[in-house]
Amino acid sequence: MYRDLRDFLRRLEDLGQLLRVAEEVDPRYEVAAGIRKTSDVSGPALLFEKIKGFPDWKIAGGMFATRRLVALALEVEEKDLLQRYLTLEDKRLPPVVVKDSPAKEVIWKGGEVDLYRLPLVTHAEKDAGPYITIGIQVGKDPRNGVRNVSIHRMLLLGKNRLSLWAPPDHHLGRMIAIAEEKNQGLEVATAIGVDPAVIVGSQAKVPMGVDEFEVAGGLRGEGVPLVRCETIDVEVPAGCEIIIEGVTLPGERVQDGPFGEYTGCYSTKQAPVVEVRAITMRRDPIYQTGLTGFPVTENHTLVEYPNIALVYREVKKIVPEVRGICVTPGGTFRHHVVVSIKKRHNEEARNVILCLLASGVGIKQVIVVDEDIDVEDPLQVEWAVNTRMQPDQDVIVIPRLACSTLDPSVPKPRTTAGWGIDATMPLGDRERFEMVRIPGVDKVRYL
Ligand SMILES: Cc1cc2nc3c(=O)[nH]c(=O)nc-3n(C[C@H](O)[C@H](O)[C@H](O)COP(=O)(O)O)c2cc1C
Ligand SMILES: [Mn+2]
Repeated sequence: MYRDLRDFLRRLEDLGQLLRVAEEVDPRYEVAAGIRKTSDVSGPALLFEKIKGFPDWKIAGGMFATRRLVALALEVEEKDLLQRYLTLEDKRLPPVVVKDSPAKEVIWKGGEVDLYRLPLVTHAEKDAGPYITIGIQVGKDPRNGVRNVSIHRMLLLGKNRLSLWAPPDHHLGRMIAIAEEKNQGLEVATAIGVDPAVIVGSQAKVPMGVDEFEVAGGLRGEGVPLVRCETIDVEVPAGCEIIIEGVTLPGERVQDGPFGEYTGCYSTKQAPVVEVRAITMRRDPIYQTGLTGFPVTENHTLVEYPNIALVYREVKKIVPEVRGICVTPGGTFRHHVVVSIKKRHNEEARNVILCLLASGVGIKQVIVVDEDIDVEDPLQVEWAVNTRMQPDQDVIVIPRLACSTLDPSVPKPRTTAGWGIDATMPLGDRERFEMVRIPGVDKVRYL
């Protein structure tokens, strides 16, 4: 279990999974360029120690650039990620409120608040400006006070103003809408630089009404210590680096974008606005940024297992013998799912396709293969599609489904068509489809 971000950084450094960058970097593009490169070469995580214009700050980036880093964040073996994640996601340990927090060493309130003194990072070429990309947003449902924990991009708008792109198909966005129905703002805290289990836990696909801090507690094996904010009735991880306390302005919207999103394309939205009431932080704070953009970035690796877990739970309801699940990199770890099953009824794959397309999380393409196909190997999957599938019989297309997506090809916001390919062999007639194998390949020693 990691106490905080610093604890995680120490562990990564011990394992050779952290690189300290001593040369000066500009928060405009140069930090993101480093994270882009480390994401493309499979790590390590980066700690930038000299930031142009911000001599007192360090920036951590690419903390989840690879699956290996996500596994280290959860302290599990990479090969056990699915099984361990499934068990831990169900565990649920409530957070504990504590009195003290190093993130209260410096307190700016009211007129002292100045977001320009934080080294916010500009990532992609055409981004509208500096964005907070991996802050943990905490808000409470105005109806019952239940907490929600998630991550939403925030564009720097002024000394005490940020956008908050939380659409109503996400829980925080829904809470903002519920508050606005009474012409009220929603108190939202943003904690930056938190223990990595909290970041992974924030991505769990749990229903509204479940406090993701409880999921994070299960993931880390102990309840997350929380501390109260100074000016709003919200709690955040006590071990964090920086806390931004704010309230949304009811009914107010601002252009948020362009921003280089997880789809690999730019997105421009109308987003709610947060007025910042206080900023508190450590005396020697580490700012954390996360890269989003063309896959693979940490915005992809962080959703991989939460999404696989959701798919696994759904498919299990129909086909008990699920063998493998891959949310593909080209599908941005969200829109294309490959599932292998041991089917016992000829049409089972069709039910799998329909149930995943109906799940509402943005799955657009489903390929179902037999248990002998390695879902992580695109060659084998394409081979199955081309030798076990006839398009006129085995493709299902469903028009107009509600979904959560930034896919630029959709005809209307949050609406997509979906399609599925049943690339499984028919039962009882499998000889024709058998994969040719040569005996003894594993015994060849001269290669
Ligand atoms: C690095 C990163 C950035 C994200 N940015 C956004 C964002 O700007 N807007 C958004 O709605 N979701 C964003 N997400 C996804 C949500 O945080 C995620 O779907 C979360 O589970 C939503 O929580 P909820 O289920 O409580 O609504 C981001 C995820 C990651 C990992
Ligand atoms: Mn939620």
